[in-house]
Amino acid sequence: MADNDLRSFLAAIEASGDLVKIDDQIDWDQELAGIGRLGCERFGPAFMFNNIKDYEGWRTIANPVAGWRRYAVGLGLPANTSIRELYKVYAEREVNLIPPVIVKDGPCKEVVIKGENVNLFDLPTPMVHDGDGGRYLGTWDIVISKDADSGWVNWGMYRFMVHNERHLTGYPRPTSHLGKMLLEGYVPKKKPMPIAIAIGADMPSHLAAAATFRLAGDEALLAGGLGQQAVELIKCETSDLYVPATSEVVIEAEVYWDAVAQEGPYGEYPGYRSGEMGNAIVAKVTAITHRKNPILSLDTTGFMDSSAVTTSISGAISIRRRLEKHGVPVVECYIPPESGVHMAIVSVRKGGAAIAKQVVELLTARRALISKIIVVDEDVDVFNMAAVIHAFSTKCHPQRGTHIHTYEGRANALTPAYSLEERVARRGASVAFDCTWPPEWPREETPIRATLDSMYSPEVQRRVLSRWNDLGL
Ligand SMILES: Cc1cc2nc3c(=O)[nH]c(=O)nc-3n(C[C@H](O)[C@H](O)[C@H](O)COP(=O)(O)O)c2cc1C
Ligand SMILES: [Mn+2]
Repeated sequence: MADNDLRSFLAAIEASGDLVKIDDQIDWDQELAGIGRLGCERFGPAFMFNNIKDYEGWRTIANPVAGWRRYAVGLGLPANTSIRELYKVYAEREVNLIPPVIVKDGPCKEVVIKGENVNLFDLPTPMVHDGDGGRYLGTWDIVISKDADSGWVNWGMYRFMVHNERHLTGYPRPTSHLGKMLLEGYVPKKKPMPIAIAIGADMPSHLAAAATFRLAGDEALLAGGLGQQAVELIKCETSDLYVPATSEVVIEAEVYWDAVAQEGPYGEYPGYRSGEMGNAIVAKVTAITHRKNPILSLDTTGFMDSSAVTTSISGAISIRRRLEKHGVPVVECYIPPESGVHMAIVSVRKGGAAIAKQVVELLTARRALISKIIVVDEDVDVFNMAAVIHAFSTKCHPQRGTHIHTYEGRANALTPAYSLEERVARRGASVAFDCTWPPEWPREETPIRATLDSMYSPEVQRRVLSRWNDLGL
């Protein structure tokens, strides 16, 4: 049996001091999520709620991987692994895929509830924020679906709201793979689309579902690569989809091809509630299966939630690969999770206006989730915010260094800076701040940075560093 399930992950973050267990009774209505929310805002631990009002026998883990320490443990690394090292490990594992294995029996089938016996209100689904359209069940989930024509299976992480006892409504973006599978596959065929929502699976499987991954890529293989261990998959009760066998809870459902229902609003990952309740996909639950003494996993969405580190690392690595492919002399790319995944810092071997323009155009060509791009020379460490702020403040020409690119139909509808009208039209803009020295400047006119590594002779640098060591600093 797989030893990398949610429970082994919880034991590991408890051992590293990154999990707090709460045995006092906590209300599922805002109080539980409020504690988790403050935990994110104060860069605190994950919380395990062992005693939820009205829901004896159920437990909830809030914010499994909000913050780099828990993210590192999720990859099986020490909690104090540096961000640079995490990026390196992720990029290596992402291209070393390991296929899943199919099993006949698994913990997620310990309790099976089908058809008329399903009642979503039997689950301790939290009211996450005041003002949300309802109680959100899918926040840290894996949503599995199959392409109607090719049979390609996609995993994604998408929010789902409890609509009534048997129905969920959800908000996969139209650009998401789930949204496309429904609109381009099942709707024209007039067929309902089976989905499975796995909650509380092993961490690599969740990281794979949330990742920016290639089209027609199979996230079950990515999960195996990230965890360096094949994921065990088991068949659903009411469809031919397969889910991670150690999942705490599995919701099997069918998305209507011919109906919509109300969903949202929801306090979202940029750190704001924006938008109103609106029409969304609606799914009828056909079965719920779960482990004994089950643990619901929850992301208290907002500033520094579990999506911040998760989507920023896979997004930044995919940006670096994309820029490389198009000939940009990129060295590194970092997306600070504190930016709500709205800012990318890109270092280049050779900068200048043409490169900055090329970068902003490439990063907005398909989907435009990033709206601020800081381009720096390669001697600036993209992971060091002090160095980035220094370069931005001193090297970016307020006029010549600002490259704005506008677009319509593909802007990020959740970017808080956009007006309602812009969001509806998906009209937006992204800006590249060129914080590099213009390549056309003669060498003698280019300022020299007054740091030890730039302004001192190699001989003096060597002596200083050796003295530094001797002083035990
Ligand atoms: C906690 C969390 C919640 C998310 N919720 C949504 C959502 O409701 N809708 C959506 O389109 N993307 C959402 N995302 C982003 C997608 O999971 C991400 O874009 C992923 O790559 C989607 O997979 P896909 O490329 O197969 O569509 C969420 C991500 C995280 C980490
Ligand atoms: Mn996907």
